[in-house]
Amino acid sequence: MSVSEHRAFVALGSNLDDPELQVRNGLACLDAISATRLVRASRLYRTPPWGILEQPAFVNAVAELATALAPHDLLAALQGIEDAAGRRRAERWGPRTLDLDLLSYDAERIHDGGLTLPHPQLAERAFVLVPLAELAPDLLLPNARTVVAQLAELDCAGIQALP
Ligand code: A4P
Ligand code: MG
Repeated sequence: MSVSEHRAFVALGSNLDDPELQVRNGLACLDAISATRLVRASRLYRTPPWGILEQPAFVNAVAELATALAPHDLLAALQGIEDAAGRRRAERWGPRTLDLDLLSYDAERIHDGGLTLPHPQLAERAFVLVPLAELAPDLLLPNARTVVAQLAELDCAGIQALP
């Protein structure tokens, strides 16, 4: 990694319009962001809906990026990819074609109107931590626990890797 590069983790999720294809396309789009490359991606997982339970199952994955973009510029690029995937911002926690959440950016802590880092609900979401554990098991969460230690506290029932 060069000095100008930063390390970011992005969570991908979809439960509409062929979720597996949405996530695979999303990974390709992440690699196409300017000054950014996809370093590694987790496997894809089928996961039961969290938050609003009466909606289709999700496909989730996590990507590790190397980027020269600043955090807000990276977030803007993620939102551009969501929009291109036909994302309509309707119901909180509701169904979506493609959701891209910025989980972390180096060890930065940010909290402003548009961006909170690390992602505030990261530690509560098995559908994020299971794929993240493939890439960064020892990453420290805001509660000072590692990803694997936190996962031991969560219900991972129904989360299955896709072939
Ligand atoms: N924002 C602030 N910080 C961040 C960040 N670190 N990453 C702001 C991304 N966005 C961040 O996001 C709303 C606003 O949050 C953005 O404008 C941005 O400025 P959004 O993606 O437009 O809204 P949303 O996704 O509908 O809301 P939210 O609360 O992010 O929904 P979630 O939390 O993403 O939940 N169950 C399973 N199994 N798998 C899933 O993937 N996803 C959801 C959606 C619910 N249940 C799920 C899944
Ligand atoms: Mg989101």
